[in-house]
Amino acid sequence: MAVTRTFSIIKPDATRRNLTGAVTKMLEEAGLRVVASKRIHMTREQAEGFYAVHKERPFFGELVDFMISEPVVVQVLEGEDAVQKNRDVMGATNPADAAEGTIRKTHALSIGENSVHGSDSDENAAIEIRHFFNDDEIVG
Ligand code: DAT
Ligand code: MG
Repeated sequence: MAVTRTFSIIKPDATRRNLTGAVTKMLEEAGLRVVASKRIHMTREQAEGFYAVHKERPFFGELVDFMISEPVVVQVLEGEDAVQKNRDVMGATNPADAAEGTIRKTHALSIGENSVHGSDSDENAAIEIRHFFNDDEIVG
């Protein structure tokens, strides 16, 4: 299995509750290494661009409003099969369906306020990383 990268966001419900460290600890304990990290307050344009794939879904407006409501922490994570490893430790989108020990089961408040984002493929990881980071901000 190759060492790859994925893109992660610690969402506003988690930063608001001072859970940046707790979430990052779970990522690290899952075998992922934080090779880039910054706290930002997303603009509406950034959030709409980032979630453009969901723009036809009924919850799009709510999702964008939530993502710009408070600061987030954007991260690049590196590890063996990083996309899948991160999806596994995040848990299901709806915390009610998430497995014990996952970030969403442990910390998420609802399907919308679900504490973390993680890329769903290597291709999307590369696109999402480029959305928020320059090459010189990623130190592996
Ligand atoms: P994931 O974040 O697990 O990849 P997704 O890509 O299907 O899930 O959706 C992106 C985000 O949109 C998700 O993290 C929270 C929000 N969302 C998804 N389904 C929703 C719903 N039915 N109601 C409200 N928000 C939803
Ligand atoms: Mg997704």
